[in-house]
Amino acid sequence: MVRSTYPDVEIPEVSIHDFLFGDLSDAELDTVALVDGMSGATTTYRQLVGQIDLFAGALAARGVGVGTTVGVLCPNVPAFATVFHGILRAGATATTINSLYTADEIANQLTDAGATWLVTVSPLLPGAQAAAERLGFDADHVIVLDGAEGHPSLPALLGEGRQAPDVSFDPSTHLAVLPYSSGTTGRPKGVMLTHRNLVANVSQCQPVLGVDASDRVLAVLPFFHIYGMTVLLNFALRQRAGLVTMPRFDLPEFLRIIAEHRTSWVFVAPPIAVALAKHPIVDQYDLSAVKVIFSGAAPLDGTLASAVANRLGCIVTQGYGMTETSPAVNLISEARTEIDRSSIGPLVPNTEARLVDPDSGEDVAVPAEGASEPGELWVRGPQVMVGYLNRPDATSEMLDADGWLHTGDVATVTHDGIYRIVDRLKELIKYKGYQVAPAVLEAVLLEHPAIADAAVIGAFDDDGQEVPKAFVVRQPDADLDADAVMAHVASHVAPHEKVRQVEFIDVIPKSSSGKILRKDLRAR
Ligand code: 4UU
Repeated sequence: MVRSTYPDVEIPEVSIHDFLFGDLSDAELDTVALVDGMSGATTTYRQLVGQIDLFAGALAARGVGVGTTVGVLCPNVPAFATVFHGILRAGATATTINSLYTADEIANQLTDAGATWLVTVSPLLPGAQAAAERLGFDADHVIVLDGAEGHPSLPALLGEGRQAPDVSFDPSTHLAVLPYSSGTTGRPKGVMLTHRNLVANVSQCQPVLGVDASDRVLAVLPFFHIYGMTVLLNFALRQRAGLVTMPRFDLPEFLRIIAEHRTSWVFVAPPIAVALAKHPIVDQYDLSAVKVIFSGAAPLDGTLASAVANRLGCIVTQGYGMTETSPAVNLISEARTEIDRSSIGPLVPNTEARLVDPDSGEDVAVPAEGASEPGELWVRGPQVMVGYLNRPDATSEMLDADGWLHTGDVATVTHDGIYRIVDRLKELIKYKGYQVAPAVLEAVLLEHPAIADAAVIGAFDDDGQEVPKAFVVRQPDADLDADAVMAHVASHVAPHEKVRQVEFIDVIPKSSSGKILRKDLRAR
């Protein structure tokens, strides 16, 4: 067992709201918390905390509080911060939904999470409305921030002028958020994260990443995903930085916003790093304000990291984590320039890890020099989830009785505590940093009348980025080509879940218990 090389940090026993906003000084209150990257509109910390209180008050007046779960289907706009922290301030739990989801996927998550309210924006209302109807929500339970006929709007709710309620709960057990993750296997599940989990992970980032009040931080990675939620929405605000929001990635807009708002920290997933390294238009923008590009959510290639650092004249660094760990487990401090950027660096404070040989169940030995043999990474710390909502079996498969979370990722470690992810045991696919669950795509494929059997794994595109690939067994005499397979899936799932490669095969390799042998498919 290895403990973080960082000294432990104190984790305050408070709600995430009090941790982030409880001790804002007068000077901090008048600085900029959020900038709408599209319009340039700014929100100060004073305005933000005021709006959070008013939104929490409006929710409380409607009976939303401890025990209520509210769905949040909203792209990155400054009001996301008001809504998210207003829900938590009211004592309710937020289940954040991927804004690319289809109506069915939205409905599935709302149902599974037990949500009774939904907050969205008018461009996403068609999907939100269809989902809300399936659940039988009244129109007044669907809040449309920018307004829509028959629905409460953000200005109307804030305009009620209500005070934030007095709520009391135990931050170490009360659920703050329910983001969804498929974990090691199967369909997306609600990840139960407490206020303490969220407070802990921000506290664990603090001694490692040098974001401060002088920084402008680009928030293009979605706040609904744990990376954007903790590292941008919570950590950057705790550091009193200014968050510049972008609702969706578009390369020219991304570059324009960096140049115009002089953002100093840019958090990305590897495909954005590929664009920064390779795309010709990057040279047309003044990116001189960028000090650090931070990559996470999928493996970062070392050559790619150097190419970005050289082209932009900045530091490139990376972090590793997962929804189930709030998310940060390993981070490379931007200041530790000696650490190889294709590694994930040391464990964050207060975190312990083991590398366990999946065959023998033994811990791998940490050598006196060089790197260890690979083993499955197990982690333990205050950022580890309580479990999956209503899924005791899935929880106990991943989280053992001693508190070790079995990540499903395979890593090596050096004698001085530097980790490197070298493989993945679990079936999860990362496409542009988003989760894609093979089980979901396999079910969609099997609905097609010309498909007898199917399996989905991660393959790689020309840039070395992971993409979902389907192996398909045709029904006898069926006339089905790859385009038809891809079109079928595309019509049933969100854009990031599309199957992007297809291979026809005679039989899907399976174990005697009927489990797909993904290793064998990968080896082909
Ligand atoms: C190789 O993607 C995330 C969390 C991302 C994150 C975490 C801490 C980014 C920055 C940060 O500081 O969560 P999930 O739940 O969507 O996906 C988790 C999985 C991991 O189990 C691993 O397989 O995503 C993969 N992954 C990575 N793989 C995440 N980060 C990395 C990485 N290298 N740096």
